[in-house]
Amino acid sequence: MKRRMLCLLVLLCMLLSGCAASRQEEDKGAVVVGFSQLGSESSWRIGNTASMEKAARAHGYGLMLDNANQKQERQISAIRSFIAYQVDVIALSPIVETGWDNVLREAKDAGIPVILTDRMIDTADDSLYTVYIGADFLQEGRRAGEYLLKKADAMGADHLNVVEISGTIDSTPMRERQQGFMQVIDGDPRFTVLESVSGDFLRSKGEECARYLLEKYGADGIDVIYSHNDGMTLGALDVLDAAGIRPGEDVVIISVDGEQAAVDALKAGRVNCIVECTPDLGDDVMDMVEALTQGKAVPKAMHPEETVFTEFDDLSQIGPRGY
Ligand code: GZL
Repeated sequence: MKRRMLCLLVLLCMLLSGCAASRQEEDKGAVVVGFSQLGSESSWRIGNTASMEKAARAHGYGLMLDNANQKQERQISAIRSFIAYQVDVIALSPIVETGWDNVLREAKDAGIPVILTDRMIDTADDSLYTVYIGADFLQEGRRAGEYLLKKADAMGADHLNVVEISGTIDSTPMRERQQGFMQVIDGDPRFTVLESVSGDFLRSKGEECARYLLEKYGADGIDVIYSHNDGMTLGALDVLDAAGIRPGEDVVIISVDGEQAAVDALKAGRVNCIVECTPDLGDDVMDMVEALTQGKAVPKAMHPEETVFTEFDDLSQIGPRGY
């Protein structure tokens, strides 16, 4: 087994370095999945990659994994390499929603089904992908907004200034976590959204955003921070700590993902709400690969079960998060 994985890894390096090789006839027996992962920008992403690798192993599938390090052009070249190798299925976690039609049309012309995992694409031709497996980000955004309504009620607040630290611009989670949140609080006179700045889902940029917002609006000018992922939230907490501001008490902190470090902060009262976004998509993706390689009909979209953890819940019930 190790030899096979090593061979696949060597082959992927050859393919991506341009000396593309096509799949040998004798390799056609085992299912091979080409997976273009967008990067390793957060604990969520690292957990997601681990989930895909574990599920591929459990199914006995070869996995050609390419980490694009946040570069769309790298994802596009990886997909072309997967096509050249004639993988059975392509899995793609698209860093942004646009710019995929041409390369996905090449996959379609090659007869290779594409599973969009974790994030969606914006296309006029939905025949370019077979199925989307990932979160309902609008629901996640609404859950964040619903928590804030409950929190404002509990505080008896007349007015709260809100700032948003958003994810990667034009990515599905960024767009829809913002849309869902604003849908819920829009029209409620208690809330003013002062500004939204993008931290690109990176802890370091989340820190920069928090510093910028604090300098611009002052410690007393911000009542709520809505951050699109835990990595950026943890960066923001460092800035608040350094300024002598008590996160979770002086400023309401709403986050998304549910990684261990953020859940620990929730339990410590430093975060008020975490909307869960599970990275464990591997089993659903590889089950879908199995269905596709067996010619079975599949749905156009699949969303995993997710929940929300808030200060109003019994937090002792939250088990180890695994990422
Ligand atoms: C959401 C995923 C996001 C996570 C971030 O499904 O795309 O990207 O919320 C990750 O942590 O960087």
